[in-house]
Amino acid sequence: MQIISADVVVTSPGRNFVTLKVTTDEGVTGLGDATLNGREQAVVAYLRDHLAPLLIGTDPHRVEHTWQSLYRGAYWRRGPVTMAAIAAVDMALWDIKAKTAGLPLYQLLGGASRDRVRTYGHANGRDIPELLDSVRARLAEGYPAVRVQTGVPGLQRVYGVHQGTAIAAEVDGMRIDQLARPMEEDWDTAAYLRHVPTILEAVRSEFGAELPLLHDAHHRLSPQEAARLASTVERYDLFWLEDLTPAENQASLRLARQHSTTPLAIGEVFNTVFDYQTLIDEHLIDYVRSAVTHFGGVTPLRKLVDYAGQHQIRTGFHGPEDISPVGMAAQIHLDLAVHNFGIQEYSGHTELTHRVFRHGYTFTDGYLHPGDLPGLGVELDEELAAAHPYVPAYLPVNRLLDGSVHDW
Ligand code: EZ4
Ligand code: CO
Repeated sequence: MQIISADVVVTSPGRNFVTLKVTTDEGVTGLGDATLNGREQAVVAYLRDHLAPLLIGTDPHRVEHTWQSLYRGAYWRRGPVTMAAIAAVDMALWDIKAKTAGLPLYQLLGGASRDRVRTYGHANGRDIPELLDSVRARLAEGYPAVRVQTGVPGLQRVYGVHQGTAIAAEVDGMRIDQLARPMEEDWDTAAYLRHVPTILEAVRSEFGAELPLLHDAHHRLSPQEAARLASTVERYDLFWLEDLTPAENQASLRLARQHSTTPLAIGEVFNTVFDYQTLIDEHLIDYVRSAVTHFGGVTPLRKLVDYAGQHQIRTGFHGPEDISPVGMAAQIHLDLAVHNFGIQEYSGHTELTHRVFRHGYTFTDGYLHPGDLPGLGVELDEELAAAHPYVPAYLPVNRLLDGSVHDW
């Protein structure tokens, strides 16, 4: 079998998605997700101009070899653009291999280790009453666990607080992913640190001790602030506290670890195992947060999960709306197969997105299942995709009250 074409499709059925479609001389095709929120076109160029020509004429079954060739052969290793592009190729080749075998991908990854995949959903509100309503809505949808984020008194716009639903993130009547310039958020760490315990107190007293709760600090804290937050919220028994500090400096989580038993999760912006090395070797975290799409594909993420498992660290793959259904499918197959699964973030997609990417995975009573279609189990409706072309979009930027830029 030979690859005869590798085409990139950009579509925006509510937000932008970048998809690689690999076609073989035997007519079998594979899909890969290469969506890098706010930098989509850089990955398109990487795939179209640099990787697609290298794939033509190669054997799609050589998944590991192709991955190593693209990773090592570039000389310029790592980085989100490179790794999202390689991820799309890797997913597409696994898709082809599993379709050719006539098996759902999870069967090639060792088969199911569990019957279904536990998820958590997002609850958010400008204030606590709005947040409590949002938690109620997620529970009514069946979510067994909920991430809670609210506005902070005195601040206008804060991470995770959307008007409308968790899916339709709007600002001033426009979707945040369709603003031609980055939206501005404001930030005051002291106000945030004062506020978080009051949110958790309110949620615990409304919903009781048993509901698994998560919270995302979105890389905004110093090591000392991170340690303070992790210890202050310890009594609320979080499922995890996410992205306490900027992710580049792995050592910055040591202080939080020394001062608290609150479980810690990080990694949605990481793109290789080397970003995790200190965190895993020193047991500084409890969950790895990478997505298949941003970590170079199924091949390296599976290796990370095995390495993490040797340290009793579990998975909590990144699953916001900006992972396309192709990327979601790939990680749901992994979720079902790996032993040390923890939880899967799942925000769902717009109805139109589900039509552009028809998929076999299901979300029932808060649990995902990859389905039993051969391959990833996703088909791209290219006509519908073409009817919803790319829309220029940026993620927000975050400023302190004096106007200087802060971590986002
Ligand atoms: O802000 O995916 O845990 N989830 C998150 C996400 C990220 C977006 C950035 O593209 O932090 O919502
Ligand atoms: Co996050």
